[in-house]
Amino acid sequence: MTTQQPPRTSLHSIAPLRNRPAFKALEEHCAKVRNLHLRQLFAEDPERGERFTLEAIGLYFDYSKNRITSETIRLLLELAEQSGLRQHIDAMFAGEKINVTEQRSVLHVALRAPKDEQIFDDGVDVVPEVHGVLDKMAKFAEQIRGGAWKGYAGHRIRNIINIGIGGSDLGPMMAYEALKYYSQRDITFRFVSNVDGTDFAEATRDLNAEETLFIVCSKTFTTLETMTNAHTAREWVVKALGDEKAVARHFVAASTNTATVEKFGIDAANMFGFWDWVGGRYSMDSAIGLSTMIAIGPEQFREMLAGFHTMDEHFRTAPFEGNLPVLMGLLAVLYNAFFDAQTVAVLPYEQYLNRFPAYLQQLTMESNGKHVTLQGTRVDYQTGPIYWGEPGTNGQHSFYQLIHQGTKLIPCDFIGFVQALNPLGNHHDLLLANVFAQAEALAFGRTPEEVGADGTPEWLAPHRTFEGNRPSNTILAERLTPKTLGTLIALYEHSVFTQGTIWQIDSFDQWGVELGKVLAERIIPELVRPELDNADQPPLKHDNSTNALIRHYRSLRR
Ligand code: G6Q
Repeated sequence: MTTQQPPRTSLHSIAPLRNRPAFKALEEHCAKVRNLHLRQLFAEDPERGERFTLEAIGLYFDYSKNRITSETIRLLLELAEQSGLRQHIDAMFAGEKINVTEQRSVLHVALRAPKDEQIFDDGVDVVPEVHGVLDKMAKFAEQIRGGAWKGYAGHRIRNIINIGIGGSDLGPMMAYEALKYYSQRDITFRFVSNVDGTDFAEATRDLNAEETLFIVCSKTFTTLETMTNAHTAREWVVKALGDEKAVARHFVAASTNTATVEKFGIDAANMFGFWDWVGGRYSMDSAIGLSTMIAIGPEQFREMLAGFHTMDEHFRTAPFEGNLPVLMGLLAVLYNAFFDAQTVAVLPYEQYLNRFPAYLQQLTMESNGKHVTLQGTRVDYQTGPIYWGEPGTNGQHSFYQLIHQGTKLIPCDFIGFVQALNPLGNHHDLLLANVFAQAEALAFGRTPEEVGADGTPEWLAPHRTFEGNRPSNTILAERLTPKTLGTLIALYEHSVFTQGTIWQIDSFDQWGVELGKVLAERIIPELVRPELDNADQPPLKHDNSTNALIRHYRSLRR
């Protein structure tokens, strides 16, 4: 191992979290705030709802139902300043290599920058390249949407299958679901990610290969799952169409690895590039979003990018006290550090956002699931919480019980839209009534007196009492559009950035994921080799449990 100095960022000169005066002050302050009830806080301040609501760039963000006072917010904002958040934001936009462990700049904000902006990576303005790829994607998307692009046998493409995993799957899949309302309905979209053959088999079982186009999405073009699925798809196409040459008409790629893409048989002209300064989980608005663009069309895709960009600019320029992602990130830090909250529930009251929590799980947990600081020391505080959730109102009939009456504190993000995309009778009012009612019930609960007043017998009252004081944010937007979706995703991206900055970790590497990519490689050749007798199977040198599992698998598999 060499003893080179680690690369530095502006965060390296910042004191460790526990030594920052604002953190210490928050510790003392929260010891008092913990005992306050939201009932009391609202009773004492009739304006609280308005005072702790921020309206900006099309989002209405009500954070009044959090266990905070004005002093809490003041201290959190001080913590942001003392943590170097301002400098770190500037460093990201300036293309500094803030992804320290991979020595990369972090420029997903450039993916949605308008043409006349300049953003530099290693002295090169990347915005023209970004727009070059977007234009190429747009041309291709129009060819598919309009039927000009023909399959090898001369048929129009009616099915798009995105093959990718992690960052090369979750974004496109979530965005397709979220924006289905705006999609071209005579094209079928499917997403294959799992190396479990079932995923591919089920996605293709009722499709005609002559009308199917695969988009192989992989930044590296080496990922085991994606390459396995891509090769299976290749066999499926070649078998159905009877010619290797069909591959060029039925496969395109989104990748940074031209050589491997070409080796696979995909024409470089049909490869849509991106760059190593785009992290996988931040790549849905790069070429990885090709399926999204085909679904909703280039114009609406650009509207989505404009939504992202509006939030980028808000994050970069708004003072912290009026900055949505900064406030949201600071509140997450608060509960994590001072209220022992281990998780955050994201609860969109919008059926089209049914995969949004799954998408956010990667964004948040792959980014901030780290226990080592940029300086290489182990943290002595909690970092990234577990994000989870389901769309409302479904969740209300299952896990909300625990949020209301369990022993764990779970801060919630409620997300709702004022206008329904599919107005049917009074469905939408019922949906939104549930958002408001849930947030209200969590905050205020139901006292034993209130329970008693409705005639509940004394023995039953404790079960029907709700303590309340359970915090939530409510985010309202006018309508789910491509633009709103972009704004919402960027809100979470920058909230993650804010949290990671306070914790002084590298939110942009993913060594845990890299580990998964190599571990299985070692075991693959040790599984059953049918051509060998039992005695000749490769020797096993794992721990006793792993060896036994592999032997059991081998014996049943044979
Ligand atoms: C994302 C991660 C990871 C990655 C996948 C797919 O930030 O790095 O989820 O996106 O492992 O990687 P490829 O795109 O290289 O196939």
